[in-house]
Formats: sequence, C-alpha cells, structure tokens
Amino acid sequence: MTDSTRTASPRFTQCFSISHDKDVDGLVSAAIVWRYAKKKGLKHSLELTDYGSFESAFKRVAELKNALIIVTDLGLDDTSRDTVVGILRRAVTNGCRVVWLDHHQWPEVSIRAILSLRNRTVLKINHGYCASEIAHKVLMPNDSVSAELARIARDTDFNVREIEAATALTDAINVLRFAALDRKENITLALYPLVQLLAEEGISGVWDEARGRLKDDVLARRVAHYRKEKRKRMRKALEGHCDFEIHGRLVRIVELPTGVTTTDMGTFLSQPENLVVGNKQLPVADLVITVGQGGKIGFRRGNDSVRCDAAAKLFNGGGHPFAAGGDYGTYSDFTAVCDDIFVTLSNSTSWLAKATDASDGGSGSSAQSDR
Ligand SMILES: [Mn+2]
Repeated sequence: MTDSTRTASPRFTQCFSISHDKDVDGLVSAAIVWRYAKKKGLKHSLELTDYGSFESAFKRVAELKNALIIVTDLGLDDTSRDTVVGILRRAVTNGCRVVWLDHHQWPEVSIRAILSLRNRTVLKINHGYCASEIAHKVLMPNDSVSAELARIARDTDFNVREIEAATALTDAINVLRFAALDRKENITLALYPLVQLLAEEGISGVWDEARGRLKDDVLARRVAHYRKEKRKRMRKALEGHCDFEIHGRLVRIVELPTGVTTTDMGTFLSQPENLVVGNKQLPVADLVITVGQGGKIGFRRGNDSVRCDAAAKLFNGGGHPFAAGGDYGTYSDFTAVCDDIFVTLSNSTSWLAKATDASDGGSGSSAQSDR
C-alpha cells in the first residue's frame, strides 16, 4: 500500500499544510500538498513559516479535529521540538494524522518524538531529494504537474540552475518575501497567490515559457530591478572581501548585503567572470563564508575539498556538506569577525574533505539550504 492511499482515509475533512516560506522548494512542496488536498476533496489551509517562527505557525494546529496535517521542507530542531510535539500530540488525540516530509538533517531525538505520535504518523526524511520531490513521490506520484514542479524545485534547491523558470521563481519569491518583511506584513498572505497559481496550473501558471518571462508583468519588472540591485550589492560586497589560506584551502569571507541571500552570494562568487576586482582576477574560493548583519553566518563551497556542515558546526550551526548556516552573533567590526573566523578554522581540521569526496554532497555542486 502506498502512502497516498494510506493517508486518504475518508474520515479526514481537511488538510492543514505547513511549509517553508523561504524558497522555491518550500512553496512548491506546499503547492503539491494543495493539489493533493484538492484531489482528495479536503478543505485546505496553508501556513508558511521559517525557523524561529514554528510556534505561531503551529498555533492553529492544536485546535484541529480530524485533519491531515502535512509538514514539508522543514526540519525539527532542538529549539522548537517540545512545543511542536506537544501541539501535534494534542492534534492526534483529536483525530488528526501527521505527515511530515523533509530532507534536512534531523536530531535523532526529534525523529523519535515525531514517530512516537499515534494515529499512523508518516515521517519521511531523505537527504538525496528536495522536499518537493518527496512530496511528489509520496502524495502525487502520478501527477505530471507535480512532477514538473518537483523538477523545478530540485533545480534551485540543489543549485543546478539549468531551468530558467526556476531561477525566475526563486527571485520572485525573494522579491515578495523581502517586501513583506520590510513592511512587516504576513509572509503567508504575501506568498499565497503564488502558491495558489502553482497549485492550480503548475509552473505555467506563473511562467510564460514561450516568452521566457514571468506572466505577471509587475512582478517581472520588480524581479528585473531586484536582479540589477542585487548584482550591484554583491559586487560591492566582494570589494570588501577577506581572503585567507587555511590548511591549504582558500577561504573567502564577505559581508552579506541586505536583500541578498547566502545562495545568491554563493552562486555569484562561484562564477569566475564575477570575480574581477579592480584589474585583478580572483580565483574561485574553496569555501565562501557570508556574514550577515543579524549575525547569521552562511557557508557555500566552490568544490568538494571542504565540508560546509562541519565548518558551520564550529559556529553553532549545521546543514549539508555543500551548504550550511550558523549563528555568529551581532558584531560591529567586520575585520575582527574575519580574524576570529580565521582562528576558529585554523584550530580545526574537521571541515576539510578529500578533494574527491563527493559521496554525500548530492550533486557535488554548491547546493543550497538557507538554514
Ligand atoms: Mn528544501
């Protein structure tokens, strides 16, 4: 029996979907869940959230009765575990079933906590896929629209960047998300129309393949402007970079400008044509570290001679070998931060990988996960 038939019990009347608000994978996962809910004739509600905001995203879950609760593209880390599990336990008592589909690293304790929920909880964690691919396989295996959406999500989540629509969608999400954050508006409401179009029509609902552009003219113009601005800011950030040679690896530290994601910066810095400063051509770094104003620190790699997750661990973070994040804490002097990072990375060799070790790096390219 497949999961899609197992979760299709007629006693469920509604589907409560919770997904990551930050990127294409999160939104596409939500769109696939939405398609599933529609197919099963379930009333559908959606909450989009990010790490640190689980409490408010799960708030309504405690009151649900006979609902299918589907969580996608979110890991359950130590900080929010007790709250979330407490809420889910109550929901399960009220006849709800939990289906959690993800691809991040989970603490063992969190896995056990979710699996301890009754009422045939489904938990699928697979690091080899993005969350949308897992949602497609588990919920809508025969749906070609979901299959195409999952391919698009993979293209951005693993930083393959072969599908133009995927890159446009990534930027569109950033534009809408940053605008909502700026105006302190509700992120779910801001992204809802986009998810709805994806759920109803697939990628063709938002992307005009023949013209190679987003269908919404206003959004297309905002994205074009955003890209131009972003490149300007990234070029400026590169000018202020710090390079270190540590244990034979070239480590490049840049300050992350506002409105630019670590993935944007990592991609920008992986392309040699962007690495001209003054008249000098810089080499692509083995490890790129971004330091953001809020004290967030991000790791991307130029090749598989380093492990981003191990480097992030030295800064209270984690992630994938090819992309990771952590917390540095607030700072005022970027040069002092660079020196500090230098000392920390010098004192450890845990973040070094053999140059041929691509075994657990997925595609081996610098894929993303803005944790
Ligand atoms: Mn993801």
